[in-house]
Amino acid sequence: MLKRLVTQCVVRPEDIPSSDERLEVIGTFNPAVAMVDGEVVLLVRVAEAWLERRPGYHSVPRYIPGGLDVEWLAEDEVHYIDPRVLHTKATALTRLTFVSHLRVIHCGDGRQIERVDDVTLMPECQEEEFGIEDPRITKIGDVYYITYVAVSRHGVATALASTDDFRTFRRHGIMFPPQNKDVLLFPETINGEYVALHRPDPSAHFSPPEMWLAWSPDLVHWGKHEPLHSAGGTWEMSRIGGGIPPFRVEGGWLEIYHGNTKSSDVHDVGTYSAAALLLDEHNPRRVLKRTPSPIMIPEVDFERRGFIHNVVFPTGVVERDDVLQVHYGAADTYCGVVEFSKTELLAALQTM
Ligand code: MAN
Repeated sequence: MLKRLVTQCVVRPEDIPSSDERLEVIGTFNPAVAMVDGEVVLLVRVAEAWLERRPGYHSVPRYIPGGLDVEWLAEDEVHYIDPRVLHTKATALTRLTFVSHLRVIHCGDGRQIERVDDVTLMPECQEEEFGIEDPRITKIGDVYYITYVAVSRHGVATALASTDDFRTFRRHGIMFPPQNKDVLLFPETINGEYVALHRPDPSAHFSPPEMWLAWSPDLVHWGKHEPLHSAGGTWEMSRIGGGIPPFRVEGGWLEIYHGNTKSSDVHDVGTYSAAALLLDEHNPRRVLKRTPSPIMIPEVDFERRGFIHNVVFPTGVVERDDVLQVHYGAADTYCGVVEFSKTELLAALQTM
C-alpha cells in the first residue's frame, strides 16, 4: 500500500439538498474533478431514493418525459441482489433502488466544500431513465469533456457532455452503447487521434474482466478497439475499470484504476480497491509497468461503512508539485480525498 499523506471525507449526503421533495439523498460519491480558475470543482454523483415507503414493496424511482416517476415492485416479485440492484422474477430485468444525477460542488483546495451551486445535470432522455452516474472529466484544449454513465431500460451505456464553465453543459449523446462504463478520455490526441479507455462488459466471460482502448478522429466515431489490461490479481478478478482519466507523468501516462474481489456470497458486493498502470507515451496500448498490488484499499471508517461497504473508487486527480490529490467515491456514499507523493507512486510501479 502507498503511504497516504492525507485522508479526508469531503462530501456527505447531508451536505446536498434533494432534487425533489419526494426523494432523499442517500449517496454523494464518485466525483469527477476539474481545476477551474485555480479552484477544485467536483461533479458529484448524487444518488436519491424514494422517500415514501410501502410495506411489502420496493420503490424504483425513474425519469419519464414530464418528470419524476416511481414503480412499486412487490417484494415477492423480485430477487433482491444487493442494496443497489433488484431483478424482476417474471421478466428477469434489472432495476435500481435509486436514481442518480450530477451536481457541481466547489471545493477550493480540494479538501472541503466551499460552495454548493444550484448547477445540476439531470437525466434528460429515455437512455437516462434510471439515472446518470460516475462522471469523469478530461480537459482537452479549453473544453472540459465529461463522460458519464447513462442507465435505462436499454442498459448501462456511456454518454458524452462538455462545458466551458460548469454553469451550462452541451450534451453529445451516447458514446459507447451498453454494456460499457468507466470510459475515460486521454487529455491529448496521440498521433492525431483522440483516445479513450473503456470497459465493455460481456455476458459470456471467456477472460477475466478487461479494460480496452479505442481511437477516434473527432470524439464521435470510435474504432480500433483493443484489449489493454486483463485482471490478474485476486483483488481485481470480479470487476475492473478505469478510474482517473490518464495523465502525463515522466515516462508515460499514469492510469489509476479500480478492481473488485470475487465474493462467494452473491449478495455481497466484495471489496473495491485501486492500483496503477504506466502506459507508453506514444503508444498507450503498451503497458510499461504496473503496481503489483493495490495502492489503495478501504481503510478508514467512511470507506468501510456506507450504502455499500468497503469501496474506494478513484475518479479524478489534481497535481500540485510532487503531491497527487486523488478524489474518489467511498462506500458508494461519500466523496473522499487522499494525497500521495508522486515520487513514491512512480517508484511503486514495476515492470511485470
Ligand atoms: C452497478 C453499480 C451501481 C450502478 C449500476 C448501474 O450495479 O455500479 O452503483 O448504479 O451498476 O450503472
